[in-house]
Amino acid sequence: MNDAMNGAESLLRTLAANGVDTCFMNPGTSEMRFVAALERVEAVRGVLCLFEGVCSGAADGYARMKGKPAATLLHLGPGLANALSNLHNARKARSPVINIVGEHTIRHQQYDAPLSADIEAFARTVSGYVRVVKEASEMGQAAAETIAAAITPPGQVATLIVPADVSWTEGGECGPVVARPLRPLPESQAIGRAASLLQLEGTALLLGGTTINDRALAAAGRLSARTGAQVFADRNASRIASGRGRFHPHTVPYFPEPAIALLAGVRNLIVVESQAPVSFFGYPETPSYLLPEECQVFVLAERDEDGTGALEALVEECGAVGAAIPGDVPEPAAGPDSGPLTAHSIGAALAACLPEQAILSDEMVSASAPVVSHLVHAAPHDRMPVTGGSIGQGLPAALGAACACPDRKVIALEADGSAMYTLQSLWTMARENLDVVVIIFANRRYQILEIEMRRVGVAALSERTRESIDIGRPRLDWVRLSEGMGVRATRATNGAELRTQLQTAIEERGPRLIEAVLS
Ligand SMILES: Cc1ncc(C[n+]2csc(CCOP(=O)(O)OP(=O)(O)O)c2C)c(N)n1
Repeated sequence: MNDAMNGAESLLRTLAANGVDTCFMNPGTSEMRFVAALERVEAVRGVLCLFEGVCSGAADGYARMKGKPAATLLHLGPGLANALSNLHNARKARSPVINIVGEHTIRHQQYDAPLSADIEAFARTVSGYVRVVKEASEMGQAAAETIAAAITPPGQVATLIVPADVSWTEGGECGPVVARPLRPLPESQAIGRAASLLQLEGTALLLGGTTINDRALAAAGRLSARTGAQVFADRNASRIASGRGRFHPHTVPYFPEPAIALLAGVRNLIVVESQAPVSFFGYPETPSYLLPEECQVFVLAERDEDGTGALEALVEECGAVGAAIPGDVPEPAAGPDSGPLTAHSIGAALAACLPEQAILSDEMVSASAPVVSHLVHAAPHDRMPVTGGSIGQGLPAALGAACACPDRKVIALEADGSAMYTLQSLWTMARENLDVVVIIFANRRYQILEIEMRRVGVAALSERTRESIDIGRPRLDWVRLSEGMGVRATRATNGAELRTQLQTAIEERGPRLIEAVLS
């Protein structure tokens, strides 16, 4: 045992030994020893964020792109509570995330001091694993077990609660390096059963989880070409590979009516790391379950299994190895470059300018579908949608992805209302000089809420109702907000301006923001 090591240092050394090299942090008094220990453990990079929802969203974005966890450092119950919304998105993404949450000293906990809270209760709502460390000598082992829990397929949020005195007490040691578990392939009977289902009319595939990647898309494309099966993709998967040359599955639409229409002919659905699709919300007159009643659901790969490997095995089983992957999809119209900006003109500009292997953080809300229809024709890229419907994810996830992949351009596509939830991300992007281009879709509205209002039966929006959800007054000035946090910014009002500004922002390194004013 190394007597010179306190609990905080043993925690950091265990993280470092296990390759957890990034910690998105917003510390307070109880975490000061952890922050001090960062100086001695250089392998772990502390990234300061000015709101805990930025820490958690960044850890999620990092995990989605890197396939391994980052840590967050959060200040007691209230700090964790601020992080919950994006931990909810991380839970839906099945992202491995390690939360380190400070707690009062063990002796202090009896007094209900101002910052006392039920941290475990907060943690349990989003974490698959919660552990409280009781003494410094246990810290290394506890940290290793927390890491092991986070990386257990399919991945989950794991929370380690650390009393301040456990951090500062000597007697810690570095915990073990944990084995990285592999996702098992499904049983061969499952592959055989899926192959026989693919012989039947009306069989379709639904891809989710980690299976919207290059290899899995190629396999799904071959299966579609060989058997005629339609292929659908989960719109809220954690990461979606797209762009020229890739196979393009149909994304299940957001609203239930078009989703039900798209899935109407399906008699057997083969589900890969996903579940039978349901609508985002329940509505008065529309079913929530989107498949036809008579449709049978067959799970080819559970969420913790290797869905990509399963699809490739299915290609072999169906004799589709040599099938040509269908790639062509029609290019949507964008309108003239000189006209006012629309989601379509922004999509067309992006498709023209996107560099190879860009990472897109997609929080475009009502603009997402039109923009994504153009991105199919862009250079190959990865897109991270909001997995759990909780807005405020896009900017932090972009930040985390930029830390994870410094050699890839990150582009955050942000609806203005959503961007306001975690705009402190801009400050960290500037501080770390991260290579992120932020495009704000400035429609000055909560547009989706206006649409949803009508859908739940409010036929005409009265002036008063419209006013109650109007975010246009006062007008948000994104150029000044951004410059105020150290990120250079410009404003574009038509397609030509957007293209020029986008090209410049992409050519340069470092954070840039473009306020795209929508007509
Ligand atoms: C944490 C959280 N709070 C509130 C909501 C409800 N909500 C959904 S979209 C939205 C605002 C949409 O406005 P914006 O982001 O500007 O996108 P637009 O609809 O204009 O495209 C709100 C408040 C939510 N989904 N998540």
